[in-house]
Amino acid sequence: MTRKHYEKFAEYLLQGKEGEAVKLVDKLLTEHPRLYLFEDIITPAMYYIGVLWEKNEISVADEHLATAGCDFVISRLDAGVYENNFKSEKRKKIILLGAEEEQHYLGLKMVAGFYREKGWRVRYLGPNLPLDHALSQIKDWQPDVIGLSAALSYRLPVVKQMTEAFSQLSWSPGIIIGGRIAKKYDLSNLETGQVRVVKGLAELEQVHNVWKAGVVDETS
Ligand code: B12
Repeated sequence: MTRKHYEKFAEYLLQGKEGEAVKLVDKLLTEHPRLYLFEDIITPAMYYIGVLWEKNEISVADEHLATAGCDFVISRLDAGVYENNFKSEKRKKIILLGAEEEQHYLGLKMVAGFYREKGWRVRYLGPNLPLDHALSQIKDWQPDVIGLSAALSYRLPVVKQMTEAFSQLSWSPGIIIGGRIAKKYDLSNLETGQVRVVKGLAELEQVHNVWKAGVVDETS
């Protein structure tokens, strides 16, 4: 049943039928939380599109079309979860960025939506951020947590380098590493008391619940 939904969603994206994709998402939203849409529909649909692309069953242009449609659907899902729904300046802060040269960002964008919904203040810096630029923004805003995303195995050295640099920040922010790289490879050697490797949004929900204990009220 679920498999059919994500395949159907992928089909709509590949056919450029954004309206149909939106209708399907809206229908599913009446029965499921946003997290389900992110984790069990959109993500597997994009992975499925990756498989079709790898097998040459779709073209690069098809895959770009699907990516653009998917980006639109995620933005639409985010609409309504505005920062100013939550007034307190005491809210926790997270900065999200993609490792230098990394172009895959849809997952990171979902993480931004995830935290906005939780009432956090979010700075989503998108993909491909060089370390020095990331550091100047981070030092300026002093987030409680930094989220780093990467997809490709050859990003491992830069992920390690960025994680080490973030670990040395004076106020010891939490650091979460995610993305395809975290799902496919064992990054446990990067984990410390400060650094967590998170394989997906369901796991992020668990990590979040643990961190939430003892933390200021996020929504007041
Ligand atoms: C769309 C896409 C692209 C788009 C990306 C556009 C964009 N805006 O993101 C474009 C066209 C740019 C692209 C380019 C490339 N791609 Co590409 N791409 C894909 C595709 C089809 C989907 C990616 C995606 O959006 N997935 C859906 C998201 C939601 O999944 P996700 O990122 O894993 O996120 C989830 C979790 O990981 C988590 N998460 C993500 N980030 C974070 C961060 C934190 C902090 C946390 C907690 C969690 C978290 O949240 C999400 C929900 O659980 C994948 C297929 C796949 N299997 O992923 C190939 C894929 C990743 N790409 C691939 C390749 C080869 C490339 C290129 C090298 C192709 C080329 N020759 O140019 C380039 C590299 C570009 C670069 N410099 O980075 C390969 C990688 C294979 C490999 N061996 O590593 C794949 C697997 C396709 C394939 N089957 O061959 N790609």
